Amino acid sequence: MSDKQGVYRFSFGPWNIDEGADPFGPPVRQPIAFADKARKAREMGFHGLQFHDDDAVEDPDRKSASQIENEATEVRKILDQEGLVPEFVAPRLWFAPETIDGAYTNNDPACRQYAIDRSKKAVDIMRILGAEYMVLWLAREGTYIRESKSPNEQILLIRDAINELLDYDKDLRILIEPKPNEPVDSAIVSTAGHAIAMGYMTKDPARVGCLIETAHSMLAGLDPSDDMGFALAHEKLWSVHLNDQGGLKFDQDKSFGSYNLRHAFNQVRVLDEAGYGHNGEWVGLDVKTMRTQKQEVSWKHLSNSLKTFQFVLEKVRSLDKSIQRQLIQERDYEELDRYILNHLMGVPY
Ligand SMILES: [Mn+2]
Repeated sequence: MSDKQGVYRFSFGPWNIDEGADPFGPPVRQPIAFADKARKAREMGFHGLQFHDDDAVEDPDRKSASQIENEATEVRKILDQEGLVPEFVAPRLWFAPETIDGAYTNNDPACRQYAIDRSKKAVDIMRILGAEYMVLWLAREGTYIRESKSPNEQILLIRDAINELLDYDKDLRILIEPKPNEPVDSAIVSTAGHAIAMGYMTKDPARVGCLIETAHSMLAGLDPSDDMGFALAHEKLWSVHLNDQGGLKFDQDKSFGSYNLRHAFNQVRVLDEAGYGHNGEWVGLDVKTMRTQKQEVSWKHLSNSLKTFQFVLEKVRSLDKSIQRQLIQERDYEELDRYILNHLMGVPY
């Protein structure tokens, strides 16, 4: 790794190079094969890839254990060829008919069992790939109609499901990725605070941490750097999904720093000052291809996000701490604001 990148390892998921379909229109680009995405990842300077279970094994619900093993092994070979590390596997618990009304919190016990069985398959896939941990985005654990579920019971059902997974694999580490809404109106594990508290409720809190995504914090009306700081203080920030978001809209997954460079600066600042990455923590870039982007340059959002991280990291490390300290001492925060803006714009102070 170059000095420029410091200790950081960067990753993204195969879904981050997409065909541009949205709820209002069809795909506008051709699919790109996984092997080509992996090659592109290496060429752009990434160190790893992230997976949903079905990014590695298509439709695992319909596959036998040996089919799962064969398909995941093929993916592992491609990763090895490119020198890439699989960061995590996340069970896709929001697509099957059984998860229409939620996965672990479904009102139908048979559907809850499906969700647990599917998650165990994801653990198996994780082990075959050699991924470092599981990420749980609890997409449909919540409600559209308040009276359809008990908020109290939902929390306990999620805890019980996590406990069952911790029992299933004694080395399993689970990172909860909170998001306050979308697809459901209101999610039950909606913020960093909820995710970390959920970890403490499980039978082995040392194996449950969290992943903070920029856009998800913003959708909760919170500052992502504060959420990261909160999780760091709990020693629970085990991964991040950096991207950007233009306020309280749908989950945009814009390129990192694309809307708010100062927000990007403060996220990298809180990470770098806390020594994030020194224990191998990943910097995931969960950014989405713009629908208007042409096929042949449909990965620029990834290389741009990586470049922005490196640029902002340089800004974080070149900040004159003595000026910052002095202005804090003088309680001249208007001047501190001026100094930060000048620094970000490259204007001499
Ligand atoms: Mn997102």
